[in-house]
Amino acid sequence: MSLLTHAARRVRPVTAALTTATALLIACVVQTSPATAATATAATATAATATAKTASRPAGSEADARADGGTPSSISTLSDKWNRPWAITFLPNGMYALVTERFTSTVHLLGRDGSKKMVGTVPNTVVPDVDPTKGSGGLLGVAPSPTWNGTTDKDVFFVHTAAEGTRIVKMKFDGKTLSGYTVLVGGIKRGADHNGGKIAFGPDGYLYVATGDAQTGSLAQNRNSLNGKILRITKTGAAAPGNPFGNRVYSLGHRNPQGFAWDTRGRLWASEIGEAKWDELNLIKAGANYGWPLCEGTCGTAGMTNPKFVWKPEDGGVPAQVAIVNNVIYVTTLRGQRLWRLPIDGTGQGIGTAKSYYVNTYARLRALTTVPGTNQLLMGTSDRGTDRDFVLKVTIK
Ligand SMILES: [Ca+2]
Repeated sequence: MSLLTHAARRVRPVTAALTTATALLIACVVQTSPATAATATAATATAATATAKTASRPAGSEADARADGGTPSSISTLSDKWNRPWAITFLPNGMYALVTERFTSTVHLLGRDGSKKMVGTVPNTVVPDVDPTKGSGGLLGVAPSPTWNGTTDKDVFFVHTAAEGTRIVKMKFDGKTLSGYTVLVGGIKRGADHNGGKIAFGPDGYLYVATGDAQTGSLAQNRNSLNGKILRITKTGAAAPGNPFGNRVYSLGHRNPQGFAWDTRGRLWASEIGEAKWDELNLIKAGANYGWPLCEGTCGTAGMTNPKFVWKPEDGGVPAQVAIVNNVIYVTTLRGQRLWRLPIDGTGQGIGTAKSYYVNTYARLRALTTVPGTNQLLMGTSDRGTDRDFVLKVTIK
């Protein structure tokens, strides 16, 4: 605990007002709420298992946890004066990340040393006129081409909400300035909320994009709708070869997924914000149906794939984005205002002991990524106020 307290104290802009006692309280919390939330549903079997493991392992047993992938050991402010950063994605050079701001529509180059430079805006971005803590939309995910070099390959891909709907677009980035604008996929319905937004290249070289149901749940079950899905597309926006239904859809039955990442074995894990009862972490498989709106959390409906972990929204939940270090899944939460550590268990199909960090310390947490070649995460706060958000650096040891 002393190491964490020391680390927290170094984040002066954020924690200056915190007393030492408060810092001690927030530094590290073993979370058992998913288990106390457990009911008779099979959904909670995972949470119950996690609790059992927690009970058999003394709280704060860091050495034990390190043996299976490390734990967050220190945190510091890398960069300040942000406005609701939505996504942080490193360029292939691993030295600089592109960062999107949801409401300003601006894109910034963020260096590992904390240097920050605005490189352009994504045009035609329309922000739904709603309370930002309740709605979603604006400039969302960013994914540079895996072979981006700023010269022969300048392609950078974005997801944003426009007047008529949500778009997947391509722009050019030469290392200094964004230019060009090509719509790759339109026709994704936009809502005041539930707009998904994560975009990333998979290990197979294709683009994966999470879309929300735009507050029309039935779209999530419609294989011909682009809403409530994880899409898999080419760099031109076409359906990727081998997709399960012969169109752009990779998986269906999603409500509002905002984050996903691949583990070392190439398995895709996605977070999903549920309605009122359960938020989810899902192991995504091609063609699988994740249930919404027929199921929220785990259910026994034939043909529906149940989540691997669930949260109650009011109990540390509302998960935003996902990053994986040493096969440990980290998830930021908006309402929960904490970072979750969810180790993939020995079967590779489930989650072990869940634990949360930085509870109510910084603010709502959304953007999350790994720093290439390191055991570090970059994590963005959200909705602290104009120019008051941070990009934080978390070291896993
Ligand atoms: Ca589900």
